[in-house]
Amino acid sequence: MPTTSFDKESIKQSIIGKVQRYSGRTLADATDQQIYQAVASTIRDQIMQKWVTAREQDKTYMGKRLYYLSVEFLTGRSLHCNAVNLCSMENVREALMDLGINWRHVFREEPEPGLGNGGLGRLAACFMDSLASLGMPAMGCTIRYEYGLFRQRLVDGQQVEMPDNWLENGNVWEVAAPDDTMEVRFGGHVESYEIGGRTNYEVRDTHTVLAVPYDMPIAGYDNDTVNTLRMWRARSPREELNFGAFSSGDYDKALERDLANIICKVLYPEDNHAEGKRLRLIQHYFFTSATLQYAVKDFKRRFGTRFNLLPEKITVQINDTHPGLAIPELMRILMDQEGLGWDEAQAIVCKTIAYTNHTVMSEALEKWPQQMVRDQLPRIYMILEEMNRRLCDRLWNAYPGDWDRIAHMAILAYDQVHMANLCVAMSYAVNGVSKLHGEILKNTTFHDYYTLMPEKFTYITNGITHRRWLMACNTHLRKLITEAIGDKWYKEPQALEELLPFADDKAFREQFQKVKQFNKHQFNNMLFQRQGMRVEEDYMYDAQCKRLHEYKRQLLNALHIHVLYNRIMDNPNYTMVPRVFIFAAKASPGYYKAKLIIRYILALAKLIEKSPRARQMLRVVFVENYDVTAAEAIMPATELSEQLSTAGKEASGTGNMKFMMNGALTIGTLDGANVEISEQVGMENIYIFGMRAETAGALEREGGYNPMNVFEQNAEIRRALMQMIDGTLMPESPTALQALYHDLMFDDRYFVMKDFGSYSMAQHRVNEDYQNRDKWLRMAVINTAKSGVFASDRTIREYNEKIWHLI
Ligand code: 26V
Repeated sequence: MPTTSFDKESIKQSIIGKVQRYSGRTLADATDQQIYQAVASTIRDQIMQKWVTAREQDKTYMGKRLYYLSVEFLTGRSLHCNAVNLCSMENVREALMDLGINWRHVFREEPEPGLGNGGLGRLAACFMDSLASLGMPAMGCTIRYEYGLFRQRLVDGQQVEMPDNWLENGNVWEVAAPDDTMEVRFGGHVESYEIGGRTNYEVRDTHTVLAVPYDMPIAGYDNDTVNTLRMWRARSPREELNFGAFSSGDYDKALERDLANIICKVLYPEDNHAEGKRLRLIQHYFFTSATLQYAVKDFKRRFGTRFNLLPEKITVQINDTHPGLAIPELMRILMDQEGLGWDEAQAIVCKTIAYTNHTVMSEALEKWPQQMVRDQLPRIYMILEEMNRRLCDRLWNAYPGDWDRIAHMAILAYDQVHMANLCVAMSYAVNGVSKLHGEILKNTTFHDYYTLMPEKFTYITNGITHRRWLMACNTHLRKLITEAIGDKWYKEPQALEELLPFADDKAFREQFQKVKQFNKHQFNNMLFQRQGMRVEEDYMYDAQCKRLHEYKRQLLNALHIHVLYNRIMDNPNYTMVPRVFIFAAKASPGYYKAKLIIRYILALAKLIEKSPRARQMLRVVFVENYDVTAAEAIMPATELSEQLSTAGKEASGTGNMKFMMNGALTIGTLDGANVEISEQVGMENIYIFGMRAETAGALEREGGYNPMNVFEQNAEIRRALMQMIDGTLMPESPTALQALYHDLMFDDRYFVMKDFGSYSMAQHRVNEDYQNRDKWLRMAVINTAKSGVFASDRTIREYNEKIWHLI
């Protein structure tokens, strides 16, 4: 066993002592929350020992460091995974058992930090785990939001949003680092002055905000690495002085404090939709500027002012364009604070910053009104202007006279700042997140740039940490696998492939099935605890869990369930394998259609509940408030994973990988990483349906198709669509779903109707195959066995080889 773990007895003593000291109680009197605090801080003590050593070593480290900037890190709870990474989980469990405490009850007291919307934020969290586990020196940098993503409740068949006050009981895992406080400035005006023939710039009359870091340790698995997730919190520089500024009439000072109080208040809940909101721009600049100032300060501590070394010693990965202001900010620091000239500074910046794109949805590509950037960040705006001027000169040489193309590629055009163009033009690497997505970036989204600078472009397929998404969340499967092939796969997840021969081993398959059954039971426990509901445990579990978005096509799934319902109700002889359809999804509060889709699903669930006959074959559950914790219960219990995005739209998907790793089969389009999943498992072990990306892309460019043909030719669809608006689904508000009906009939831009037939046929195959238990389980085992390449350890190694060159 590993060297790092506390033994069971020390853990017990620590818990008893801490409950006494922190809460003044005996264990018997302590609440679960108090016990949680004691257990968590016991594990934290263990991490701290390592963290201290790691930081000591850091001081003399002369190698390269990664700064991973992301506006979101969706970490999920820490206790369980930290215990796993410290190889203490068994000891903790046994210690708690000895003390007569149910570990599950204690662990669920931990609030989940909801500091992300979905895939992009969760990916950042998986990367932190892999970086530490592979011993790579990295710091994650983000905003310490006071309120995370809203908590979702379902009331009267609709989504209702509630604030997520995740810091209510404090955060055991963070430590403030006030020594590294930075100043971030907003507004003001730029003044220039000449010194020794050089023009210098200074911004006057700014609003200053302090950025105070709160650090969260990220412990690697069974090693000595402890990296840091640095969350910046805004404070007013004049907290006390400013008191009562309003009443004294000093409004500028009051504004300064207000700004500080509001910057980190809340995470914006939009996913795949960019809105040019001023506060968001301020948030992005706030954490980006603080991070780069800190990075340069740390660089100078190590290497003085030898800035030519910077690209060798620092690499900055920007997770989508949100931290893209890192580019002009690093220019500003190097020129205005360190005295470098433009050419020198730009040469350094362009070798230091790398950009990952996460979406090709045009509404998600970030653009800021030029005036807004000029007002809030005048010096940054000046730098962008000069950068744009030089870029356009270069583009003019490459494409003389081709104004349309140049405008399309420019940083500043049509009164907007185009963040993606800034990032592509000025970074040393641009990557997509799956093979298909990488191709689309080259051939479509950034085609003009690809032609000009093809060497920058690459793709690195996403991954998930198998420590959280298999070892921690599916303990029984971890044990079963380890009994079969040993524990090499903990550190080398691709060794999961050694499981392949066991797909043909009947006894193993039966064990695999038993684990699934147990997980279905655990899922029900969670469902009951969260929303007082249980579902049959002998039905097939089919799940679609992801943000609600039209392109992800939860509507396709719902429409198919609706059709099944009609078949059952119309034909007394109709039978199918009984299924529980699990949905879990949050919709952006302002996304009307997404919210309507939730209403449709909930209305369907209700309709089915009313019919005893339908319930014998169908159940629909909508898991409230989908978060990492819910995912950790859903993934292990699922048998069929729904990955239905319109081909070409889902950059990668990572939920698809989590389901697969836990032995679910996929029904999906050839989109994002589904393509690679199908290559891994082979077409005979996956249910692929629907239009290919090329076809869908071409059809979209042609302006779409006429869904009326499908409506006219398919009586089942016709019937379901009519029921959407005739009161069958929502007797109390029969017209509520009108907009969904309308779009399916007249504006089906995500090709739901077009792919329905093919989807329905694939579902038919699923239904047949599931009845052949041996066949199904064999496929399931193959899926787990082939999931090793989707571990984020592989992804991070690839980033390191292709882009970062850290170790
Ligand atoms: C975009 C935007 C647009 C502007 C403002 C706010 C905001 C917030 C989040 C996003 C992210 C959209 C991009 C995103 O989450 N992409 C997802 O990234 C996953 C990780 O690479 C990938 O698996 C998913 O396919 C992709 O949708």
